[in-house]
Amino acid sequence: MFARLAIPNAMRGTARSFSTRAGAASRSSRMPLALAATVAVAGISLYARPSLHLEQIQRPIVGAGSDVSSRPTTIAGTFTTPSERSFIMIKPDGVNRQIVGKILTRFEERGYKLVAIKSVLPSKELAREHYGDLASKPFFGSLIDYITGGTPVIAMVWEGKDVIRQGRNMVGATNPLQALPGSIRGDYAVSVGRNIIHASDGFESATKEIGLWFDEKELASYTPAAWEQVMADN
Ligand code: DAT
Ligand code: MG
Repeated sequence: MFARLAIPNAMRGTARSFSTRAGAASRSSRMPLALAATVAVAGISLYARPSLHLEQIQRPIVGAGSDVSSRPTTIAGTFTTPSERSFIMIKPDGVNRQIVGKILTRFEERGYKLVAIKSVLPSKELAREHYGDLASKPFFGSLIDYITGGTPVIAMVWEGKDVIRQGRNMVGATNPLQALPGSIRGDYAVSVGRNIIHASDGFESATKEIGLWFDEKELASYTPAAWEQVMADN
């Protein structure tokens, strides 16, 4: 769904060419030939349905000499490199439970870089767009009402090696009753409708979600003191 809108624009050059929702929606959905070749080399299909899930992708080994220039680059960084970015959002129940700091600490201690963070009271439109792939689900209406109920969400972008997949692992299974102890949902939640936190489920969704919640100007570029230590591969 989203890849048709954003990734072709974003992949023409740097993240600067990425367009946010309003701009992207007006652009052509046709994938340029060069892009298609790039994507094919990267071993993924951006037109895949359902959306790109990392668990299903053979990933090149970061730092092992595979050709970085062939990997897709969007506002979500370059896939499978230390510049990869994920959209992570603490939902209203996480804010209400006053565990925002504990959740931030988990990502910081893992070594990931916080490149953007803000408290947001999402509009219905924003919430519907974010959860667009769930629009046909019976719980969609109550999910939107919940996310827009007046308690803020904490919208964030985290960056680092494998952050999209690792973010999903750190968050845990959608149903907290199936989430492993040690994961955020496994430690703090017991209900699927109150599972504390959202994490992008693939490079395609990270690209969509970062572009939806953030303007590119809000994304910081800096190097944490321990960055090389944490990201080094020898
Ligand atoms: P995830 O948040 O793990 O990516 P998802 O994308 O399938 O899971 O669903 C988005 C959110 O929708 C999920 O975090 C909580 C809510 N949700 C999912 N399945 C649900 C269900 N069966 N009943 C109520 N809410 C549900
Ligand atoms: Mg999801």
